[in-house]
Amino acid sequence: MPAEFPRLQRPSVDRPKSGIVHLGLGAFFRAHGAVYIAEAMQKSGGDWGIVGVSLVRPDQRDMLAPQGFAYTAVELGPDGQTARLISVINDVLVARENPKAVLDAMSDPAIRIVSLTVTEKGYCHEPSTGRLNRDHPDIRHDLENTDAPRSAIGFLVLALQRRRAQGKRPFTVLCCDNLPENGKVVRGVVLEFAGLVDPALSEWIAAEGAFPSTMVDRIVPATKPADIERLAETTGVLDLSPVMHEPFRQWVVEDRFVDGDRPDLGAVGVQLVTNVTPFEHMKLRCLNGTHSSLAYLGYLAGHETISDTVADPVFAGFCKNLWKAEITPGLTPPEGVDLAAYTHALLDRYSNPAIRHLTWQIAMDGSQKLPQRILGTLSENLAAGRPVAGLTLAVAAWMRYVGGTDEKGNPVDVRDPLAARLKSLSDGAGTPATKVAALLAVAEIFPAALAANENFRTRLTEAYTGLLANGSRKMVEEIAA
Ligand code: CS2
Repeated sequence: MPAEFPRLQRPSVDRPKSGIVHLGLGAFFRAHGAVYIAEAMQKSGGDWGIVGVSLVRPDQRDMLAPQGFAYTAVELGPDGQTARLISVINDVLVARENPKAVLDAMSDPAIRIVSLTVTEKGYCHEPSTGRLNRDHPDIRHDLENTDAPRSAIGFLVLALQRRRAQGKRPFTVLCCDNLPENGKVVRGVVLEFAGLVDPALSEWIAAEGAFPSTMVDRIVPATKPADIERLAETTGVLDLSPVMHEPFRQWVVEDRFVDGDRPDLGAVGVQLVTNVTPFEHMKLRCLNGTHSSLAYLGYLAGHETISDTVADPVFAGFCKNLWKAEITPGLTPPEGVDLAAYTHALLDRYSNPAIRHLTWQIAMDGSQKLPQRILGTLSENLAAGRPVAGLTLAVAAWMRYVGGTDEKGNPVDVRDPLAARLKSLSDGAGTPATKVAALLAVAEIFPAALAANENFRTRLTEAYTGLLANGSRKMVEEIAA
């Protein structure tokens, strides 16, 4: 680490009072929601400072505390970088160390919004059905330890329970994860959990609470040590926890907050709408769907980043074909949006060489991502008789990837809550057909109708066999052509 530089310090201006608790303080929220909220306060005022919560690890708190919780947001454009100081976070709590402090913060009536970026798996739901996974170890734990929860869902319900008992208003739950109808998903699991604690609590939350759905978009690769060094050399100040992001950003929010109380997001470009669904579908399927497809196929072909992957014209052609033939034909775009222009801009964003977004990073947690990114489109295309070859190949690449060995025979570091089970299913089956069948039978991932579709199974087995025989690039080339 470049120790010769002085540490970043928070400027000594008045701190805004806190109005938001954010669960899951990762790079994405600090480069997206936190920036919008900081801008909204600069523009229109309001007490919307943020108390960040890390659910498990103390790293963020430990890096941010000596900097007064300020950090640099670095915009990486194709032609250079611009750095901006963000000082909207007032404190960072670590839930695993002190769950009571988190419940206390969430019960404070000054807190009117609890926002979340806890990743797909953080909702403790079954991705294929959206229902709460009552067997999830954290959910079982939280139902028995109501003073010291572990899961985001446990914190939400138990804090809402305290607020109700103390005669306070509920907070708005603002989900900022890449799930379709994310507000509905979190509302569903919260109500289900609350019903197990106390049915009257569940009714109160259903009647008084608010769970607006949102669509969030900005590409934010994990910060690497080289980013920290480069930034210190350009600014002369050491920030141990900067965030790196692309120029593009979009936030579409369903305008439904408890008592209408929220930062003036509309003043800083957030789209406040009555129905987020068309935006979510477009973004999850066009962006995240191709991101995951490129991640598995690109990783297998030896590409380290998304920009490296699409720099190969075969992969760029494959991606364009996915949008044109498989993804956009079934989409109803939001009013006034041209899908061809939207996807064209996406390819430019992927090509930005300054963004080193690892295929390995995007490949993480595939079991939680495939349903909303890829399998929905696949199921609809199969039913409508539309093409499915590219997305089927992407699913086959995921199956190859979770088998744990790449095309050169090297082990793959598969990060997924189901990793061990997926690997043993894959190892336990002898032929490509039985491997595909075993993985298709994982009901948390594959909806029953899709798993039972003979046509799909046959095509998937062919794609998987093709990947083993010819490698990813060759298979991609066939579809790109
Ligand atoms: C990516 C997303 O890591 C991933 O799975 O697909 O984080 C993606 O970069 C964002 O959703 C872009 O808004």
